[in-house]
Amino acid sequence: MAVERTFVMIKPGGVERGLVGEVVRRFEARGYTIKAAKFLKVPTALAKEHYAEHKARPFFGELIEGITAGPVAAFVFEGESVVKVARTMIGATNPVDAAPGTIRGDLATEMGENVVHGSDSIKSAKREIKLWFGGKGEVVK
Ligand code: D4T
Repeated sequence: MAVERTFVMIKPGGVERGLVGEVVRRFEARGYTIKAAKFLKVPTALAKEHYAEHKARPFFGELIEGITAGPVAAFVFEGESVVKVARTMIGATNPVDAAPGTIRGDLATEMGENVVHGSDSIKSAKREIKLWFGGKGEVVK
């Protein structure tokens, strides 16, 4: 158990639907605190770097198009075991499989419109915090 930091991003579809407040509310209500935040239209190069692990996948083009389609709201949240808990709160990648009570399970039905991204491991959190917010990507306090 440790106080960690993770990267959470409300994707363009979630921003367009006005769900930024709802997502942030859930994290704050759970007990996590905002350590960094920004609102931006994602440059294609940043999108490709963020999703580099998927670059050989057939859905890569759509993924990049989706994430650059409009502004995103990006956050660093901090708190106890936040990397794992955030993934649990977000729910399964395909919203059809996401449990009720999770963000995707309550707010989404389509893979390409799954509202939110959260780092999938401590290692990813460190990489993503560094990529989106600079610094050394410190995740464990
Ligand atoms: P992100 O990264 O968007 O938070 O989603 P996940 O962490 O839950 O899932 P992921 O990295 O495996 O997938 C990234 C992104 O690609 C889309 N996707 C994924 C897709 O369109 N088809 C697929 O088969 C997979 C695996 C959805 C999320």
